[in-house]
Amino acid sequence: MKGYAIVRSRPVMLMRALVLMLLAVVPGLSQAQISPWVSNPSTGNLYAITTGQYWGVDKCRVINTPTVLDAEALAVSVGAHLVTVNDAAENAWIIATFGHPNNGNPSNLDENLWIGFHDLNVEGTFEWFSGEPVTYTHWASTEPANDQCEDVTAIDHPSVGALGEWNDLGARMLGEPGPHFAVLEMPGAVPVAPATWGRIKNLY
Ligand SMILES: [Ca+2]
Ligand SMILES: [Ca+2]
Ligand SMILES: [Ca+2]
Repeated sequence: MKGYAIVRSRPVMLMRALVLMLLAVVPGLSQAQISPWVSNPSTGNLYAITTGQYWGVDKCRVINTPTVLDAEALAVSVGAHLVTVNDAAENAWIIATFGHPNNGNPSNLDENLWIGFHDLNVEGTFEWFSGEPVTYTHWASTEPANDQCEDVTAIDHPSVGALGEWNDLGARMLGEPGPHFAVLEMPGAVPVAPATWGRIKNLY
């Protein structure tokens, strides 16, 4: 178990215990909508991916549901948020863990991955759903374009830049690929058997 004995603060442990108790009481309510949690030793946090897909949304309209806002609500219901990408290492880890290689090619993913970065409140001012400060961005060179209104962000698969670069997306239907899976991040870490890692990418 070397490498998994991560010390947690008491409030985080209590929060996790409460979440796990709730999930045990209401099996399948939220847990069925996300993958098993995976720990990232570098950040000490837990991550999961939604088992369902979510559409883009923006300040201008809602066209298809469920949207990224529903994914964030799901995350909050289990004590998490859509993932906050704090640095390049975390960005790369998310792709390596949750990216679904296109025809086995890890440099070209089948799908975008929603992250928790948005400018739904103030156009052009991106913020994290988690409330964490913005310390890192990885936009593709032509993004964020806010093309016809785009206020939520995905790690691109890629369509507009290199693998791992970000693209703002919106609710518009024409020319907008979607829906997409969303990545969740929860503070704190618990032991996760390495065998779990191999199952994550087979969930979708
Ligand atoms: Ca993070
Ligand atoms: Ca925007
Ligand atoms: Ca865009």
